[in-house]
Amino acid sequence: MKITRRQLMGGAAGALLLPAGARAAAPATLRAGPVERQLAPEGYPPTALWGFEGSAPGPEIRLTQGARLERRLVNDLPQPTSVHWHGIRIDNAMDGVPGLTQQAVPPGGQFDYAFRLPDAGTYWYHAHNRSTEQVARGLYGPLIVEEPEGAPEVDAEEVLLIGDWRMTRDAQLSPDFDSLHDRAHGGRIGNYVTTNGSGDWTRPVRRHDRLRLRLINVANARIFELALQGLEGWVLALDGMPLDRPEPVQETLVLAPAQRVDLIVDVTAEEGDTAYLVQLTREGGLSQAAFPVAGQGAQARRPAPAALPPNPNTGLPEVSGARRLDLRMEGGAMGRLSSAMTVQGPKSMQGLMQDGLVWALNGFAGLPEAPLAEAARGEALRVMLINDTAFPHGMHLHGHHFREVQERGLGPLRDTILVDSGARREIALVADNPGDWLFHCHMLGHQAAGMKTWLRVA
Ligand SMILES: [Cu+2]
Repeated sequence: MKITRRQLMGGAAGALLLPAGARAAAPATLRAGPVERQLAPEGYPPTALWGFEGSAPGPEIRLTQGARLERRLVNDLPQPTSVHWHGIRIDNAMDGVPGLTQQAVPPGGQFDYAFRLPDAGTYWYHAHNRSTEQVARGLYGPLIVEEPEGAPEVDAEEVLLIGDWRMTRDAQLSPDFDSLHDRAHGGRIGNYVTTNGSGDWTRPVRRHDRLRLRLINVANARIFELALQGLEGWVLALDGMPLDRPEPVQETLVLAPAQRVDLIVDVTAEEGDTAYLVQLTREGGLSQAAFPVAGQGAQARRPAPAALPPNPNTGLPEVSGARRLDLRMEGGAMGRLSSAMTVQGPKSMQGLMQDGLVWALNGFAGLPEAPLAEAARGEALRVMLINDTAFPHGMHLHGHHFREVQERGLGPLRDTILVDSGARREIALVADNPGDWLFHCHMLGHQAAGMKTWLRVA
């Protein structure tokens, strides 16, 4: 691929951030490489996957807010890779985006990631090079940043990675990662759904136990509709960021790819019954997590939990004076294909298709040379997301959280927003993290097929 000046500068900036004292102890490794896992039920062979530190999904990384995360990515894969720390308001050079903040790490190479964790919450890390394939193969893991104080009292906590795999009959990953048909439609939708890599994830609980559930949608493209059964509780945080006050869980919880939700739930199912986190499908409810109830914990339900402590510098953007931008999504199957669509200069629609580019943002397919906007540090921006396509898109901005501009005011902080087909959703943010930040669809095949742009913050 063409190396731009921007990319070289990103690489140099990364090198300058390496610790000066080279004699300091090497950071812990995060080794990306092939692994095998019994993903399908017993009776099927193990599935060949890619993972971190010998495990897919990768190991949980858990630190306390304010701590530094240091990991040496070692690439034992047959492809270049990188790691993105999703939702972390991170140093730009550590953001893990090849072509924008670093060069992809070649097979046999390594890269030292080191950064401070400014916010408590539920985050995740995942490969960000050829991610349609690399995430589909299992290259991701949870990143949990604990509140130093003020965490709710619970009997147990579970991190639940909700995943979606496309498997063949012999329980191997279907190798059609680059399918243009998938990319032009809803993305790579699987045929086998797991929680933490298991098709029947189960944990025993007691009646009236209080659980903190951290849900992370790690799927390539599947939007999960989830519900609770025998569990009642509250949403405490979205995409890592605490709500001002806990909100009772609605009938359906929608989780787009890359979105997270923190729940506090009480086990209300009777002893001998089983409580569930259920995936709602057209065919009915599927167990996403089963909690068989044995014995009694607390004597009765406890009062609603308090809000989580807020993260720093998450005030409301000054919306009225904010600079307004449009981001129009076009293309895809059954979509209008603007003849003005371009990639690195004007190109015919047929030419775009040959490059595998079928989606555009503001008429441009692929990562443009110029950013969507150059913002002054601290500037407030409003971006109207206009979905002029036949598919929903989960738009993710790196390095920042934003709020939706709603009729009644500003919504909660998020880093990924689901925009339905035909919908317009406006977000507002304070561009306060300097650097070049990718802004893209997290249906990973859509991103690969053109749905990406970037913001520059001075
Ligand atoms: Cu999309």
